[in-house]
Amino acid sequence: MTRPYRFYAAEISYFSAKVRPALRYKGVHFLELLPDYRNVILPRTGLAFIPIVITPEDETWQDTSEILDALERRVPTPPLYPTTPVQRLAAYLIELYADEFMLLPAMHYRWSFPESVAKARADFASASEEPAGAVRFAERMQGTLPFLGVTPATVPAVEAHLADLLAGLSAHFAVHPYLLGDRMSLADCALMGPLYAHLYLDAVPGRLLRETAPAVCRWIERMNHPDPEAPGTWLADDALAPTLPPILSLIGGDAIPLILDGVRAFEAWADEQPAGTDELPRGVGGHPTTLRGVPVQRFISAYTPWMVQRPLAVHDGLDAGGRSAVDRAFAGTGCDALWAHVPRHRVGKRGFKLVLERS
Ligand SMILES: N[C@@H](CCC(=O)N[C@@H](CS)C(=O)NCC(=O)O)C(=O)O
Repeated sequence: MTRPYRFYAAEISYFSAKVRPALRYKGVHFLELLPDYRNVILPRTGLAFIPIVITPEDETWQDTSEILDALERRVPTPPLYPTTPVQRLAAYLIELYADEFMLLPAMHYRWSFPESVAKARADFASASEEPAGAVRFAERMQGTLPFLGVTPATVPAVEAHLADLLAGLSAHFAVHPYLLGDRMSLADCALMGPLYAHLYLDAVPGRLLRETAPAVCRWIERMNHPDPEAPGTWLADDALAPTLPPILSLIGGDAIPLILDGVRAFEAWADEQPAGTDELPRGVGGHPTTLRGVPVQRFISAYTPWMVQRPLAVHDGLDAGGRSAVDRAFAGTGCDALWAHVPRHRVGKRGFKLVLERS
């Protein structure tokens, strides 16, 4: 028997929830282990992030986008990445939205309500060999709310966004088991981060989901228990279900403007950096944006531009036919503002660290 993949993860970790369904769906032999920062994660990556994957050949994979890319290359069947233009771009767009924007409702519903906070702290402590350290970590996470843009002024917009998303997903999952049809994709995996690890498992939003969005709860359970041999395909002819454009409009209306404001602020910062700056800190200051007309002040993430490059690379790789199919499919959703954006700077990686790549 081959050695198993080793998946260092946690049940209530956002990004662990993105990778777990993929490992199960691909049918790979893996062990899920509690995070060992001191002996495994820090020495191998230099970062205190979960999840990481160690392959049977002892390679280390870090960053869920790169983990899923690498897994797809190693184990192409069953596939998670559509190869047709519209569905492929939709999958990368939803990944960007899930990873970057959905942090707002996910972090709000975990850290703004005493009942959620108490459960999350206890969950962190149970999964850690150092309960006191886990509580300090929980306090640090709670402290990030204002930097993400979650404040008393923005909470109504954040909650309204989630209510609209749950309504859109409920309508979609009433007809289709997964976002792109009858099989899961990168898009479903990414949405599991906020929807399973935070909103389904946390105390206050867990009730909200069970009371208002049972079809979303069933999708969560389906995602966590996939059958690699189940038949099923994405919709034929690169189609999107008629229930998907309302969700894309929610992404294009609320998330893309906020994400692009962050990217522009990063670029303005990068313009001013002296030659020789390359390794990037996590945050490079603050910037103003809006959510549903409400002013928001957020930290400028150096990671967001790296994530934005992924759907942009898919769009750049399309031929003329692919572009016109994409134009038709996303017309009126607001998502096209993303691929209209031409970055002035590239963010790359050296090892696991983000670097500013000078052209
Ligand atoms: N972009 C990374 C993000 C990983 C991440 O933020 N993981 C969280 C847990 S879900 C974490 O370890 N956070 C620690 C911290 O923010 O210091 C990925 O996709 O893997």
